[in-house]
Amino acid sequence: MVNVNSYNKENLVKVLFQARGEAVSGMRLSDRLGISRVAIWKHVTSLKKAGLDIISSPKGYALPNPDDLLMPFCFRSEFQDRIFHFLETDSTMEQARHLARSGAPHLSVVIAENQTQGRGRLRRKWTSPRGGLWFTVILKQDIPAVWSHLVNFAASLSLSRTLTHLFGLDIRVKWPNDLLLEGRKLAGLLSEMATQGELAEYINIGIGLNVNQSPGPDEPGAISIIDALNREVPRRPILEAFLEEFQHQIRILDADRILADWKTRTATIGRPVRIQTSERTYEGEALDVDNTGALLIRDAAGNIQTVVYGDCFHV
Ligand code: BT5
Repeated sequence: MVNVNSYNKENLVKVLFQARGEAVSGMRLSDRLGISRVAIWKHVTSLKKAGLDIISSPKGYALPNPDDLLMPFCFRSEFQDRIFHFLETDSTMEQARHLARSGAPHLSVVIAENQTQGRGRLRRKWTSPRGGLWFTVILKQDIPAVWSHLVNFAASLSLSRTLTHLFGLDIRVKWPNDLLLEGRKLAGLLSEMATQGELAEYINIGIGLNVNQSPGPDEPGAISIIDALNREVPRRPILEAFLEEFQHQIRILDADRILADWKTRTATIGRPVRIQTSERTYEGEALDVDNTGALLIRDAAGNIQTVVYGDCFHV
């Protein structure tokens, strides 16, 4: 687990962040932080090694993409106290679970630049190198456990809306919770919940969004924003806009509204699908999603099947 955990390192990044991309000389940094220029150089070297994009030049040090930074102090003040940022961790789901159990507030966000054990559903591997947006949102509002699926639909809806709004991309949601762009997987969602009686004690929603990295030949069915736009985009505005939209969506968990909005953006309803569960395979036309989040499929014999979970393939 790596975060910008030294006081001096954090202050160094803060000073560079405040310079908004301009170079700050080693001398100035040394004055501001009250440490030697050699110490500054050592901190910069270690931050670069941990993956932070810092440019060194004769003029000093600069952060070329300040809007891409995800450290707490870079966020709008309303978010700052709830952001937990790691340069590297095993999985934000693991960190979020510890944090949720140890009193992290509602709408805390755990972010990692790089996950060494990022995971998908059913313990599948989620490839999460630097450049993507890998985060988990901790929810602690009084939600009946049986409504937890609504939060997932609200999250995929919010992310798809955010990306369409920011980049004009035609993002489609795939049942249950993937985001597709040009028919390929742009983002995946994963949720974990602990219950206390009928209520969720916490719900952690993990989101993996491919942004400035290309998933590569190992993931032929995947795509990233840089693949689609041919340019890098800053990640913090994406996360801030998503959090704003998501907070708005879950303020009142109205199943009819959330699912109706989700359905306007889905690529699943109305098409032939195959759903694989651990027990069996369903095939047919996807007709609808009901208020429990289940997918209704009409099979070849004309029977309507209700599928509660599974891996969905558009065929
Ligand atoms: C998901 O699982 O789609 C949920 C992914 C959730 C990832 C986030 S990142 C932040 C948080 N911390 C974590 O450790 N996880 C969450 P699933 O539907 O099971 O899809 C997994 C499958 O997607 C894999 O088997 C691969 O085929 C494929 N895959 C792996 N990495 C990918 C990537 N970066 N982009 C697109 N597809 C990928």
